[in-house]
Amino acid sequence: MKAATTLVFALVTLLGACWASATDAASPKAPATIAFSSDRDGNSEIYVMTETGKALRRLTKNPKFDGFPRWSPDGGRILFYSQRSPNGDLWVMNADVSAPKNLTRNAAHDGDGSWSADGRRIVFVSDRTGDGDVYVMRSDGAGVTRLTTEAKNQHPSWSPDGTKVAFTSDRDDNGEIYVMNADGSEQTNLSKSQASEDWPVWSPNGATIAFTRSSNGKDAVYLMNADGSNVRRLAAGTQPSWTPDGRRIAFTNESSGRSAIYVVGFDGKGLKKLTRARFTEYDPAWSPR
Ligand SMILES: [Ca+2]
Ligand SMILES: [Ca+2]
Ligand SMILES: [Ca+2]
Repeated sequence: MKAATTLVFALVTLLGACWASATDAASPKAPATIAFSSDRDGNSEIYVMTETGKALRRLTKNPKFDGFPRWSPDGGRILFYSQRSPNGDLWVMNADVSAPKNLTRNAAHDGDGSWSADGRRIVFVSDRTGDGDVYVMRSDGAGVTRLTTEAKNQHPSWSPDGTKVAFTSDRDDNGEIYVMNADGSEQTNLSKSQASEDWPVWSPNGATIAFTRSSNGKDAVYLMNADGSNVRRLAAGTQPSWTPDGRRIAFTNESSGRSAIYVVGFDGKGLKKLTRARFTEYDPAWSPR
């Protein structure tokens, strides 16, 4: 009798597990188009929503700061910055919020992550050497290597072909967009301007870099060719993120007093506000698929 009960229990458990996984696989979830950060629940958390603001879901739930989400190239994981560990670290979680993991686990400040196109490596910024420097690690957090040594550097962005990393540096007094080979060699100033540049992001085809230029206290999103030529202004705002087809760019704009998320065409047309003004919402990351 006892053996039979155990067998029935095991069968029910097995069937339950099968049913649960079949349900997960089959449940029609709305596509999570945009990940972003918001204070709408009292402290900074990461959310996803569709482009029309539907299917809003909160991914993190922690009284400390969580923000700056970055989708893995296959859309299965999200890299983010959190202060749930005292000095700020880069974390990764599955897009369904499971398996959160602290990748950096260092007493210094660590943040500003960007995936390689194959999802196997991550460039990031750490203060562990004093100033902010760009480092690279495997996507499991191992194999950390320093790539920059000079001045303060931030916001690295890995090129889609994997060969280069764009980043911001203040080694020339004001912020400039630099590009280097993925091993840290040949660090070159692309922007060379008196204004302050920041937030470089490669277009999906690698031909263009979106970035922010600040002058007279005003931020605007600009585009330039990947060699630094053909600089043109796109819209007032900061923190650009390309759509997967490279035709539009989401960004943050603070002109209404609170930051909100907008999208605009690559040609500067079709400006649209995606979030409402009641909350501070920023740093959009468009899903790769
Ligand atoms: Ca939080
Ligand atoms: Ca840290
Ligand atoms: Ca500059």
